[in-house]
Formats: sequence, structure tokens, C-alpha cells
Amino acid sequence: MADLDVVVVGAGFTGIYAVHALRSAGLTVRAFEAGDGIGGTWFWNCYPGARCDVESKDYSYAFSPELEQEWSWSERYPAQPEILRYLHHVAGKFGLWPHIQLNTRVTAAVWDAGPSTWTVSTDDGASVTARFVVMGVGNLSELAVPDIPGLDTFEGPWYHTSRWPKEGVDFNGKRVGLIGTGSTGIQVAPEIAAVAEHLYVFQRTANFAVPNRNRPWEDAEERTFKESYRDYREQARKSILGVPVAGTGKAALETPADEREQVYMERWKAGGGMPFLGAYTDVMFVREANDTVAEFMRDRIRETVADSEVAELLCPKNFPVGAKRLCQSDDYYAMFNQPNVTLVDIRSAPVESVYPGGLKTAANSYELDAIVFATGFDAITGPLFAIDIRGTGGVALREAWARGPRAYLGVAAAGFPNMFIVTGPGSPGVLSNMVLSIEQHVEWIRDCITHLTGGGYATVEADPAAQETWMELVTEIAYSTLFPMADSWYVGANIPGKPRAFTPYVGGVGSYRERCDAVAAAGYEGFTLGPGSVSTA
Ligand code: N01
Repeated sequence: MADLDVVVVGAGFTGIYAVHALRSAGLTVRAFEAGDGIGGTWFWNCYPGARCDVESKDYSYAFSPELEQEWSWSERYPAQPEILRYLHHVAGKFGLWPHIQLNTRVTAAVWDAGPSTWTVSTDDGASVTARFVVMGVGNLSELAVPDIPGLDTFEGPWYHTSRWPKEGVDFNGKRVGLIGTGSTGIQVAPEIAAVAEHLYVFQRTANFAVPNRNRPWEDAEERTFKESYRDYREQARKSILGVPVAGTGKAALETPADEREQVYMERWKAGGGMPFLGAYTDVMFVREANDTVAEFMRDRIRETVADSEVAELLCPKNFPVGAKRLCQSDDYYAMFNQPNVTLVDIRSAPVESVYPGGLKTAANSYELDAIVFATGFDAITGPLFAIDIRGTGGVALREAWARGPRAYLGVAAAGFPNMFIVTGPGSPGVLSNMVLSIEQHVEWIRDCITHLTGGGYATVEADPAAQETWMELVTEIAYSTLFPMADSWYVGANIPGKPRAFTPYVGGVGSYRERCDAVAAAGYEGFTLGPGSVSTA
């Protein structure tokens, strides 16, 4: 006997849809959410400038034609508050609130082979049993703050962008130090620079950023677009990144340089990162082809930033475009022309310590009133390891994945029956349009649970051999591309001691979906289904 059919961990895009989809299949479900609101990533990352780099028409649920017709996005790229409003609308429309428990962090999930149930414990001291657990913990929810000597002595406030105070922060007249120049740092920097007395941007690695060309989504444009939304969603499902991207169909290295420049310039003027990665067939496969994009982008930096030394420092030189998340900003590079902004190179002169009044590098001291860390996350595995997950024989997930994470199809780990991971390692997840991948996963999980229940099965578990074969394929595809060629969170390089592993499936969301469907059609090939049934209260 179990209390519930399914416990869902997290109430972001995954948890919200999982509650809806699983309840619609007749299952009893409860989602636990650590925050005091729903939204996951979009609840926590409320720093100024937070905005999605996938267009709103793509970064939204496709499961309900009615929802996609009735909801109106105001801008091409949705800002964090609007995404949060959207998720509240979804939760209200589909009656999900009674099934989501806020302010409750899941601390442990332990498999009990006897009754074939998970016991899920929460930080309020309670526990609940369930036939299945769906981990919707997000890939980027466990934040990383560098261990800088003296940080505890700093007299001013310091913030991590992912735990931004809901009431906001007033940097007016303040000297602010920003550490981190990834997608987040590049978004927050111009917002701080607009009000601060001075902003010091401490850069360890320069990053590529392309313009958003964000703009309002006009009513007429929206109406016309929505007439063929279903067809558009279908194209997205069959695409590589989960967003239809029009490529030239040619190889960059077989295209005359002037024609290439023209193609890149058109994409630069149109805005957005994915059109660059998909412009030519060889951009993400051949370094010389990628270099043509990189040099184009470096030229744009050089023509934007007035001080040539600063411009050169801002030019990324040691990794291929796209091997780190391609950042998007309309004003990051131009910001360095402001007199109140200083770029500090902490690659050549690293940060040494924080002292009560500021920050010291190997070359200089900087008097600061506040420090902002946009230093990213212990990605993919961090949020799962933060929960004491124990599978068959009490083995901890942390131990099972000590040499790197492994999951069959990215959704299920051998040794952890009846536990599903949404956008886990081995799935397209982090290198795709997240919302599309989330929906695909959740629907596959729903169908799997329905199949088990209908077929008289109590358990489902990934076979170790199928898991290994899958992860070998994921690795083989990854290393045929340039995606793993940077020290980034994609490979765990940002966390000291973390095993280096590139785990996203980059073969395309279309081919991934086909493989998942084929596994299901073959009676969940590569999984062991255990007979029995577990009743729920
Ligand atoms: O984190 P990051 P993020 N000393 O890991 C630096 C998504 N996202 O929060 O490159 C000094 O990318 C680090 O330097 P280096 C998106 O998927 C999306 O920016 O390691 N510096 C780097 O510059 C993204 O990829 C959106 O040398 C240190 C930065 O901190 C993911 O979230 C917006 C350091 C971390 O960059 C994570 O992005 C925001 C140290 N000890 C985020 N440690 C949109 O949709 C780290 N750094 C637009």
C-alpha cells in the first residue's frame, strides 16, 4: 500500500506539467516544492535582466492548443516575471494548486523493494510513500559560490543571482563587483551598470554573446503565427534543438567567404543564438568552420567596444562558439563604453581574497560596496545529489554515479526502480528547448506508468547493459561534435573535483523522441518490468 501513485519533486516547468499529465491519467500525485512559489528556475532567478534566450513562442507548453491560443506573450523573448505569470496561469487553469505543496524541500527518497514503494522525506519532518518518483529538480538549481578566502569578512552584502532578494536590490551610488560572465552575468551586468556608481566586471573567461533583438510581439504578428501553431510545434518536435531553425543546408567551409559573411550578418541583425549554430552543416562539427563564426563575432565585439584593449579582452579565443551556452544580450558589449564600467581580467591576475572593504586580485585591490556572484551551478547532478536518493540495496545515487552520471534514455538509472528523471544526463535536456524536452519526457513517463499499471506490473528498472549502451551512444555522438570542447558546466568543469563528463544527447530532439517511442513500442525494451501491483490509499 502506498500513500500516492507519484511524488513529483519540484514545481517548475517539469513539476507543473507532470502534476497535470499524471493526474489526467487517473493517478494520485503530489508535488513538493522547496520555494514559496511555483516556477523553479523562473522562481529563483529573479535577478534584474533575467530573460529566457529561447523565444516565447517556443518556450511554452504545447500540450494544450487552447492554452497556446489564449495566452499572449508580450515580447519576443520572455522576461522572468512574465514566465512566472504564465506558469501561474497554467497552474490555475488546470487546477493544479491543490496538488502542489510549497515550502517543502525533499531531503531523501528511499526505495523499499518489499512493498515496491519509495519513501520520500521532507524537511518538515514528514514522509510519504509512493509507487513512483519523478525528479523534476531542474538541471540548474544547485548554486555554486566560489570558495574565496575572506568572503565571510566582507562588510557589504553579497548575492548569488539565483537567490536574488524578491524585494530587489538598490545599487544606486554603489561600487559593485560582479564575478561571472556566463549567460547570467551578461544579462545582469548592464542592469547593474545602469544604476551603480561603478561596476567592476571580474572576467575569468570571455564569452560569446549575440544580440537578442528583443521587441514586443505585435498583435497582428501573433495572430498570424498562431494560425499555424500546431504545424510549427510539429516541426519543433522533429528538429535538432527543439526549435525550428532554417539552415543554409551548406557547409561553411565550402561557401565563399563573402557569402558566409552575408549569412552571418543577416543572422546577427535578426538576433538569437540558435540560427548561428544551425547556419551551416559543419559549424558544430569542424573547428575551422566554427572559427568562421567565432571570427565574425569577435569582429562585432571589436567594432562595438571603443577601447581596443578592452575589446580584445572581451574576445573569446579558447573554445568553439556553442561549446559554452551562446549568450544573448543587446547591450552587454556596449556597456563597456560607459565610464562607470571596468573590465578586470582575473585570468591573468586571479581573485585572491575578499577583505572587509572589497576584493583583492593578484594585481590590484578593488573597493566594493556589494559583490554579485553570477558563478553558475553544480549542474545536472548537483540538484539530485542534494537529495539522499537510495535505490536497490540502499545504494546512494551519489555512489552509483561517483564516476559520472548514467541514465538510460536520460530518464531512468539502473538500480533505482520506479524513479524517473526529467531532462537527466543522457537526454537532450540542457542542450535543447527545455520546455519541449520536458513535455516529451513527462508524456513518455506517463505512458510508461500507464503501461505498467494496465499490464499488471509493479516495477520498471533500466537494465545496466541498456544504460551503458545508451551512454556510449550519447558519448559517441557528443564527441563527433564540438559541444564538449570547453571547460563549462556542460562537462562539470566549473565544480572542483567533479568527474568530467559530457552527458547531453546532442543527436537532436527528433531522433531522441523516435528512440524513446521505439523503446516503448517494443514493450519498454532495455527495461525490466517486475510483476505485481501496489494499491494506493
Ligand atoms: O553560469 P555559467 P550562468 N572565479 O556556469 C564564472 C542558463 N541560463 O548562471 O567560464 C571566477 O555559465 C565562470 O567563469 P569560467 C544557461 O543554460 C540561461 O551564467 O568558468 N569566475 C563563468 O563566467 C546557462 O549556460 C539564461 O572561467 C568564476 C560564470 O562564472 C546556465 O544557465 C540566462 C568562478 C558562470 O557561468 C548557467 O549560466 C541565464 C570563480 N571561482 C542562465 N566560478 C537565458 O535563458 C565561476 N566563475 C538567457
